[in-house]
Amino acid sequence: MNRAFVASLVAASAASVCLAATEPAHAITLRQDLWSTFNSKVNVEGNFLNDSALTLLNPQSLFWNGVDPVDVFFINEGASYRNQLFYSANGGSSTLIFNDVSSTQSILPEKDGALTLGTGVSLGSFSGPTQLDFMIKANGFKNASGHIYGANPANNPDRLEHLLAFEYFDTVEQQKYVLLAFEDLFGTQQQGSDRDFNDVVFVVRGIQEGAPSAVPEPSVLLGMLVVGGGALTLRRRVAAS
Ligand SMILES: [Ca+2]
Ligand SMILES: [Ca+2]
Repeated sequence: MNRAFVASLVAASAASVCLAATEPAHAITLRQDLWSTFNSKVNVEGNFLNDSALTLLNPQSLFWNGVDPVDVFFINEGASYRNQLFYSANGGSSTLIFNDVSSTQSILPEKDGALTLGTGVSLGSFSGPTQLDFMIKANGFKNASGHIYGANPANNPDRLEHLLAFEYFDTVEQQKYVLLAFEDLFGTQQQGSDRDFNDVVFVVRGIQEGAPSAVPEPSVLLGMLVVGGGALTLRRRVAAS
């Protein structure tokens, strides 16, 4: 092989590595009208997220529904912090979902914001009954030792609630969504927090409050996916429009 050819091969592989690093593995997009519905709940900075049209859920009892892939979509953020979002399954190690919850289009935009409103990633399916926890590292993109806030107040550094969960039923696709909203500031309002719970806002499809009554074994699930593949593809197409 001559040197020029080797150099072009190296350049080509570097380009593909670069592409892989910037393109999320399973980038997905929420239906525009659904994003607008969720966004309308959180579009004023400093307003506590509260809506009687949504059912409040216990964020410490969120489970994979046993059927659908778990899809996470970014809705908005009103934070000057550059927060990171993680999840863990059945109390296991935490896995990064969004490395930098910021956007050029969000309530408090950043010129170099990383995310597009309404887009997300699929976490895929799990095996057997699976409890899912979501947590943020406050300003974790900038500060590796930022506070971690999760669903259980007893484990938070200020012992306060930092995550609200609401259920929403989409009548178009007959699908449940869970809207999750984090507060990223330490302490009470007296201690300087605004407690507005709009600092990392996202929705998750494929989860529910409480464990499903029966979760199919992986082999049964595989058969269901093969049989239901057509419907799944159609739903994906609608979701992406
Ligand atoms: Ca805020
Ligand atoms: Ca806040």
